Amino acid sequence: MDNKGLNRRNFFIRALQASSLLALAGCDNLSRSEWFSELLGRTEGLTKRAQRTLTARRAMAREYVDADRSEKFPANGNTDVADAGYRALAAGGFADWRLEVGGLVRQPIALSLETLRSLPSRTQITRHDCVEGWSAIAKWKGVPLREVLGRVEPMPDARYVVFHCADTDDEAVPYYESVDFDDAYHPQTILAYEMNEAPLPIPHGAPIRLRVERQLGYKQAKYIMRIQLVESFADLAGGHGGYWEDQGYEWYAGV
Ligand SMILES: Nc1nc2c(c(=O)[nH]1)N[C@H]1C(S)=C(S)[C@@H](COP(=O)(O)O)O[C@H]1N2
Ligand SMILES: [Mo]
Repeated sequence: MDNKGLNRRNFFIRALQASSLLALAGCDNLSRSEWFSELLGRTEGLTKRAQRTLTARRAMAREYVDADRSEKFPANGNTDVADAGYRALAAGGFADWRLEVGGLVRQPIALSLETLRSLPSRTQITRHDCVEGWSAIAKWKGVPLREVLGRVEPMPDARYVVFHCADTDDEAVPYYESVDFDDAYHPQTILAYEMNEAPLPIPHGAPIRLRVERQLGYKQAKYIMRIQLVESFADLAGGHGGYWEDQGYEWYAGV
C-alpha cells in the first residue's frame, strides 16, 4: 500500500502549499443556475456579505468536454486498502458491499452497488486539484448525494454528512471526510461509481468515492463504506471533520 499521501511528516510543507494555492484561487465561473434560484429563498434574513459567500458556495464548478480529459490521472493518497473485509468485498466485485447511511435520519438504509446504479445519475467532467500541486480532469458518473439523502429523510438537527472510508494510514487512523448540507445538496456532489466510463478502479476509490467539485482533492473521499448524518463532528476522530483536517488542513477547502 502506498501511504505517501498520508505521511504526517510532510504536513507542514503541504499546509504551506495549500495556503498558497488557496490564495491564488479566485471565484471564477460563478453561474446562476436553476438550482441557485431554488435555494435563493433560503438566504433571506442573512446579511449581504453572507449572501455573497453562499452564492459562491452554491455556484457550479466548471465542467469540461471529453477532449479536455487528462491522459493520465494520478492515483494519490491511499491507492489500495489493506482491510481484510474490504479485500473480500473487492474479490467479489463488490457484489456484497453495502453503503450504510445512518445517523440523524428517520430511515437508515443499506444500499448495494446495483441499487446505487439504478438511481438517477449525473455525469460530469471536472478538474481535480490536489494540494500537492497537481490537477487532472476526468469524467465521473454517480448518484447525486441528494438522491440518497432524500431516501433516508434527514432529521432537522442534522447539519453535516460524514463519509467513513475503508482505508487507514500506517498508524491505523481511518480516513474520513465531511461536508455541510450546502455541499451535500449541491447538484454536482455525487457518489461516483464510474471514472472515464469504466467502473471506478480500486486506486481511485472503488466501489464509490465522493466528488464535491468546488473543493480540493482531499475532500474527495475514496473507499466509502458508511455515511453518517451528524449535528456536529466535534466528537468524531480528531474533531475537525476529516483526516487531513485533524492535522490542520482547512475544513472548507474551496477551489
Ligand atoms: N479514503 C481516502 N480518500 C482520499 C484519500 C485517501 O488517502 N484515502 N486521498 C485524498 C487526496 S489527498 C486526493 S488528491 C484524492 C486522490 O484521488 P485519486 O487517487 O483519484 O487521484 O483522494 C482523496 N481522498
Ligand atoms: Mo490530495
